[in-house]
Amino acid sequence: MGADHLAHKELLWKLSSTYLPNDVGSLQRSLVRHVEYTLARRRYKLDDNTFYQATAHSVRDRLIERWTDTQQYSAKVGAKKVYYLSLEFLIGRSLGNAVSNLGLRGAYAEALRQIGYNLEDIMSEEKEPALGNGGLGRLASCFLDTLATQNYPAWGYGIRYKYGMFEQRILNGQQVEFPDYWLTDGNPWEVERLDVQYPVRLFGHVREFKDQEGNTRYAWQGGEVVMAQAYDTPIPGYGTYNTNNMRLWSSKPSHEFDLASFNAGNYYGAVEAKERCESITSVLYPNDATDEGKRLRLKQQYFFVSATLQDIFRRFKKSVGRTATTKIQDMPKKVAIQLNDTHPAIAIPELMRLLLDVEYLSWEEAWEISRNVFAYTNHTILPEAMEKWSVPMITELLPRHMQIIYEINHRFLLEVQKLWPNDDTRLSAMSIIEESTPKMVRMSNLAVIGSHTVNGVAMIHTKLLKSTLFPDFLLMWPEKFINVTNGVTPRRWLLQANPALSSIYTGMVGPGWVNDLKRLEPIKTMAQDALFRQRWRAAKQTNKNAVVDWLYKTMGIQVNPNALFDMQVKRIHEYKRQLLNVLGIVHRYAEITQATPEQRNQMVPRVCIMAGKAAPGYVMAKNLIMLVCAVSEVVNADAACRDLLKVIFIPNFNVSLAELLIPASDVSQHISTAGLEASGTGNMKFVMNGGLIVGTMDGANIEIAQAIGEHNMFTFGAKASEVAAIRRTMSHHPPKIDPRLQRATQMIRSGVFGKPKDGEYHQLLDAIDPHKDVYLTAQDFPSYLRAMDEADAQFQLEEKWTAKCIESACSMWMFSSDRTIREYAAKIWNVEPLPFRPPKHQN
Ligand code: GPV
Repeated sequence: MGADHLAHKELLWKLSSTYLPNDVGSLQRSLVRHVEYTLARRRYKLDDNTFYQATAHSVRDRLIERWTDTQQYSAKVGAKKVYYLSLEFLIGRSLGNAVSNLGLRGAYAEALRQIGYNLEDIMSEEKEPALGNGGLGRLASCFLDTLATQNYPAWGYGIRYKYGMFEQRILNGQQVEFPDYWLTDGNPWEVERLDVQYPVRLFGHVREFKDQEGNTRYAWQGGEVVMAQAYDTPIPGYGTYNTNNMRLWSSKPSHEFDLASFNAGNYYGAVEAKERCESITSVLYPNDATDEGKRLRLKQQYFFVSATLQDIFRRFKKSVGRTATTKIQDMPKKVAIQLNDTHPAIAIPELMRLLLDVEYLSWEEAWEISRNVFAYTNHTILPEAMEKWSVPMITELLPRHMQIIYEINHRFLLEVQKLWPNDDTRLSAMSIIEESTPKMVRMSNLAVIGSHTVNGVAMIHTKLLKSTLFPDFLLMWPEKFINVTNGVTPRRWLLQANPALSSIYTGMVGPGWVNDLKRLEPIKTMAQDALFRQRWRAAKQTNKNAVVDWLYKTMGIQVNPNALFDMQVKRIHEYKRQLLNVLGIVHRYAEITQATPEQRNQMVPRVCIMAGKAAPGYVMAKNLIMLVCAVSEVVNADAACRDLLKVIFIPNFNVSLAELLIPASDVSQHISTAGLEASGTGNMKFVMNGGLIVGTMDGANIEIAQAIGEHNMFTFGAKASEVAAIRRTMSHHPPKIDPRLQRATQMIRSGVFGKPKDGEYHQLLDAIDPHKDVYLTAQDFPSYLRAMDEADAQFQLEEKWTAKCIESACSMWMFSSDRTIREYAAKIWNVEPLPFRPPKHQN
């Protein structure tokens, strides 16, 4: 190395090694510089959107310095990394999260204020990326926030869909889907890595040959090659320099591909083929917990997995090169891959293919590595959600993977036969291949067999997972199955979403609660303090007023700010039983209209808010939305209800709306048929924000009740252990219908809320006929009403109610994703935090 070279290096280091200054004046100069030079705008007459862009770029500069330093540091140390593979990341808006995690919210607010802008207004200019459906995608994003905050070396990998979750509008009382092209204004939070591209093969054939040692080897050849282009987004931790990476892939045509097709003289055909390449990452499939089995979806999954594994492999091999002692067999010491449900499970045969066909390892060696790298999280036991791909489809699209899956299965079934000779029933239940026509590949069986650990997401869910979904696998590998109860990040769901409550917390215990939620526990005793309860109520009222203003401004609806705010906001699904909620509302409406003025005076005013998207092909879910809208129209127009009852369906529920609504709820509903909601995470967010739950003993509700005390939750309904027996008896001994349910359904059937021409309401109500009430809606109706009445009664006891809210909210530490991630790190990944401290900085 020459002296010149060293001098250059030193100068370069000097030029780049200081962190940007964060005083108000410097932030202002950075904002103006971005307006002028990044956005190429004049300095006067700027709208909020321009200033959003400039602010985002200014914040991004500050993220980037921490991000590159963190990445360089973890590469240097050679630490084990976690890779969270997910087809969905529901990140929500980034600006507020970034300034808050960087500790620069105050400074930016002041910098903007002095030049005539309001940070909150600027923040609401950001278009929310909706690259996920619901709970599963949002969980992935909470995890990324915690991983960075706790200084774990971890990357998220996913797809950069051009069209995210559709935009839901309500037209003529029905859901209509509109494309969500979220990139119209560009995306200042991502960096396109033109130097990070990988070829991904599809179709083609497998060639068999002998290697030098005479072993039979396989090569996958021909077919089409698509390119995967990396886009990186920095994920800042809260109160730390560590900034992790979320790498999303976008598909584009490869040059080889271009030339071949164009040379064939088929111009139109070639252009069409190019379009097909780009279509792979064009749209997020809008099915939540249901499997569509579409070919393009399998292409998406494989495309994503192939690019991701090439990338992980390249990074790992680079680190092997750095230390002479590490070899490919050490991959599990450096790499932990978490599969977010079975959506990325094709990664298992893909890693096997890389180890066998590219690295030339033996099957045994490859399998050992692969199994120690992967772990799988299951998020549902609903049969309609179990991913299955037809053997002919995989054979056509991924011929080599089909071979490998057969080989995995063959070797696995030999083991099963050794354990249980002549047990064909067990053999066919455990097989990766379902012997149907056509044959199907069960991705969940593949994921279980190919992972070292399988986890459920709440205690009851893990229990059911073991007993109903994988009982045979449990016998074979009892230690493989563990529970890791979900959690949510207090940064987005408290600190950002609820400044009013957050400042109370910080005033009481200092700012440390934000990454150590246990510190709120002592505040529980303050539930006995009348003055504190008053401050608590004031914070809740502030949040309710914000919703009141928003409803008036955006929907023109006026609501009573003192009413009980009741919310059910989540994907529309039969098992989540929004129908139970609507039937309860219709019952309440009937009660109000039949009440005397004196009785009305005794009633607790309610604002019932519902929101959520229905999968475009899910008829029952769409019918449900229709019914809610119709009920809302009639009830809200009825003078008898005035201040007593308002019913509102808020269109286009997303992360930003959740941040507005959740802090304002008095009661929220988590009322799935027991045993069917794996965990739920909205339930956690509502309670953390000082709301109470009306809920079934399902998913994480059970653990929440345990943590906050059962007296603080309005529980009802059949228990999971009772559901099967109830279903069995109902066909021959249908239960008597509750007269109040009878009246409510009668009102709906008779046209009080209109008569849609295709009998949509009849379809909904036929499904709760007591003979075949699959989701136990009629069954649970009476106890549901009892729970609702109890909530009404308690709500009137204002002081006692507030005490309940305080006690509950301050008992929620175990539902912080910080606790969740610590468990994953210790029980599954075996990784340690690696805090990065900058060598030199001037703030
Ligand atoms: I599988 N979940 C989801 O949002 N989408 C899916 O495709 C599947 C599961 C949800 C479950 O329904 C929730 O109960 C759970 O809280 C969430 O995943 C996160 O684990």
